[in-house]
Amino acid sequence: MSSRLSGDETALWKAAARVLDANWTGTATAASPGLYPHQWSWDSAFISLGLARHRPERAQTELLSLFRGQWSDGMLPHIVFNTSLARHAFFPGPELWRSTEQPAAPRGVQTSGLTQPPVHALVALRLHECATDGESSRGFLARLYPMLAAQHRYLTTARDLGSSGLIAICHPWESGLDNSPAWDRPLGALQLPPSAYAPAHRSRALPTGEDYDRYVRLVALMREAGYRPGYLRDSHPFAVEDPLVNATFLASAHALAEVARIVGADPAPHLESAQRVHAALLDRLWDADTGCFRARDLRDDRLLPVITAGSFGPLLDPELPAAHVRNLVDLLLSARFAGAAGYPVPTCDIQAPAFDRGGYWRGPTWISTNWLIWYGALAHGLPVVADLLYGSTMRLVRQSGFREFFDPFDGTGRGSHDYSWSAALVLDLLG
Ligand code: 9WN
Repeated sequence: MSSRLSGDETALWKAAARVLDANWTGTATAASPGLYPHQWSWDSAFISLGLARHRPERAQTELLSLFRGQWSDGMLPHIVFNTSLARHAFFPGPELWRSTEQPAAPRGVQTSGLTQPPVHALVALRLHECATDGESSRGFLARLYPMLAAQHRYLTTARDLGSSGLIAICHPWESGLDNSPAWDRPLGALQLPPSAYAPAHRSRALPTGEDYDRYVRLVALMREAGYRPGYLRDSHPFAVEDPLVNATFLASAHALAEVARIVGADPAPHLESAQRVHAALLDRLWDADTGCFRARDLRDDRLLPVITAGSFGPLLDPELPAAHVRNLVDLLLSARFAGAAGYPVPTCDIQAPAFDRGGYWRGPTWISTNWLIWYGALAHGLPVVADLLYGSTMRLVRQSGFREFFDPFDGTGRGSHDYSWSAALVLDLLG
């Protein structure tokens, strides 16, 4: 803990550290006690940033344990299951994915068959930058580098479904922003068979009903096709290029180039990859009419209509042109995202018909998206935006604790309590 923290910040720091201690399972951190008892991919990356401030040796264990789930084609799954838990601890559990029937999946570990935003290389480099033992940290990076490189290779080779230079998601869960209104159109176009998929033992409130049937249907289609890239490219009904996923990939590609330099590998392929995504983001996802980035549906080659917190993701691109940065900042500070919302950044434009202040990723504020935009704002030298996000994020957790998500108008906490990434990213912010 830094000695420059105030009494109030010290109390917050200690409370956040207690959450991570309580959620530690021995080799990894549960995303949230009770609700998400397994290891989620982007959660785990964010969690390792918090662990780095509190228990640095666990930060390395956390990431290595996530990569135990990596498939031989490089795919890093979005869930690594804790098989010591009761069979129905979480739906959908291993039975939906059946990873053990896939030749590329690892033995002795059960995983999902989808990815999540690839923030891992960005996080690995940040761990190194805040490490106190440089030699051990370099050793850790050397161990992780081939896994990170394989993850990136999978995304560039198997997931550039439009041959555009961008990576595509094949399921709303891959965006990390599950029920974002951005996905309403492609999800609504999906044909459902008459049988219902929603399981009786799913006890959680959000999201439910037909949307949930569609999520499960998409997984069933992928699983039946053996998660093959050819199927995903040619036939899978959900294929979207998302600005936040691509921006995290781009930022991670830059970080991976740096990691490559540190471990004595060649940075060039990662820099090329970052350049490709940079050009394609501007070419394919920038919407000059609204002055921001929007996701593109590859199945009808149109930009999706709703503007979300993900639209600000490309602030993570260090080479984003100044005019684009200005447009994004204007929108972020406007009535649509910060004006009326006392706790930016709401996950959806508050003037959009789909906005729902309590609706999970359809309006509430989340610590992860705030952190990513804060990080991008700092890199672009935007202290006003960075301070706004830092301040509102701290107010949220002071007022409501380490909740899963928050009402963007009054900061009321919602969803799970003691949510690991909310605690971890606050530790990172406090430094
Ligand atoms: C689906 C674990 C995960 C987060 C996601 C969040 C939620 C899962 C769910 O929980 O997703 O993977 O069942 O709703 O949307 O971002 O990684 O915290």
